[in-house]
Amino acid sequence: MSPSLSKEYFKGIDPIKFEGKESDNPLAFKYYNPSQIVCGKTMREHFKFAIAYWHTFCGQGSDPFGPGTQNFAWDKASDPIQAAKDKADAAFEFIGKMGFDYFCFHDYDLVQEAPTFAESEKRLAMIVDYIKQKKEETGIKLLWGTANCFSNPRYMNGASTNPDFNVMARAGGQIKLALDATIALNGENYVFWGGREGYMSLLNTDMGRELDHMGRFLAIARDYARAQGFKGNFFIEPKPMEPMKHQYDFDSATAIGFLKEYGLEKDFKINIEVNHATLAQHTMQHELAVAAKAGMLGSIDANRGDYQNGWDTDQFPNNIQETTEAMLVFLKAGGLQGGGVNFDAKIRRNSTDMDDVFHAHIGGADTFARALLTADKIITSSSYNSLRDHRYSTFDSGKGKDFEAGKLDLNDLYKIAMENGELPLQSGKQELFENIINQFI
Ligand code: XLS
Ligand code: NI
Ligand code: NI
Repeated sequence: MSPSLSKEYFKGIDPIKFEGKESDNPLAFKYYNPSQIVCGKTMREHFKFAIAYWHTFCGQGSDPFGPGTQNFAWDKASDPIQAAKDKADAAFEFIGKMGFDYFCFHDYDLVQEAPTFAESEKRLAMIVDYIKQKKEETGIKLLWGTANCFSNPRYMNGASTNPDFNVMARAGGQIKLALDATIALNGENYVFWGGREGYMSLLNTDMGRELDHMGRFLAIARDYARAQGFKGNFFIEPKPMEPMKHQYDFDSATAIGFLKEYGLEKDFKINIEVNHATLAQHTMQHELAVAAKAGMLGSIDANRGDYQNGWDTDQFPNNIQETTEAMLVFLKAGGLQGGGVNFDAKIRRNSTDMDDVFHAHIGGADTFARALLTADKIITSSSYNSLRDHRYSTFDSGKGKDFEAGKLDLNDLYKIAMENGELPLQSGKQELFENIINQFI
């Protein structure tokens, strides 16, 4: 069946349009206006919203206590290739109706892994051809690809950090194919999320050796992709725990240190996920700021956790205040380097109507759009920037400036301290800063 003749899965739902905040239409954007220019770029360019294939077209709401509830109409064919094509049809229909430009995938989201590696390679090649056609027809693009090197039991002790060389080699083979698929689909980036790269117990783990293996593994993966002509970014997606007790890519700071230690910092940047930040006991804005400081703010996986239980619940973003604070960092950093905003989020298990997944993505996009508009206003028409700059103004001239220029030593500071005597307190004005954020929301 040619893609253009494919059946309609989301019947009765028209393409989602921007109608503005006065609209009562639940199936319309209230704030996300793709063509609206904010701070020199359209919203569409700022965000590059992407759909996560795994949550939206594969995960049907199963949890450790029960099976899925969502019963996808495209998940009926017994032939894996037909099932994969049906899923691709549904995916491209959905992304098109949302008006988004991008998707992201793991290799075996696209098509079910086969009993043998050789057969898996064939299946991937077939579905990649099919998706290539769908991309051409629709103009929808691939933000990033990745490999699922964590679900199959063979990876229970890790992939590139597995103590068994042969399992590590298998992960290498799989990632070669995932890179090939990403390149064939013109992927703009490639993601490494640490999956099971970490440990359950340090007692049976040689951490130093595992980290060296991971460093070497990422280097040869990069070298392979570059040799195939891949020009995009590689991203590390930090997460502190889950599935392992301790994940090696704990947070942005850890991942950046790792990349620098293994000489990977030129090709790799960071993909920051909100719920992973909160699992690491950080805010999202903290993680963004750490990556931006290193010049490595690559991409965002948008979602949110649950404040009461702290789990990786991957709920859709809806917290305007937090997202506004994140957008302040985002705008200050000049946006993302190569990446976009991927909704790595799933609807709840009891959200079982066909329109629920539309409401979820509409809400997520509107949250980011509203936060971007607010952050832009805060920067351009409040005292926020000048208040913050003022706190550092003693470094703008005189001895403070000399210090920043590397002209002072510790003896100089000693002399200045002696001359100054006791100093007046300088307020941090946190409550005023907080009020400014709320005023513009
Ligand atoms: C899991 C991760 C995963 C990555 C891609 O927690 O968020 O979905 O984004 O492997
Ligand atoms: Ni996650
Ligand atoms: Ni993610």
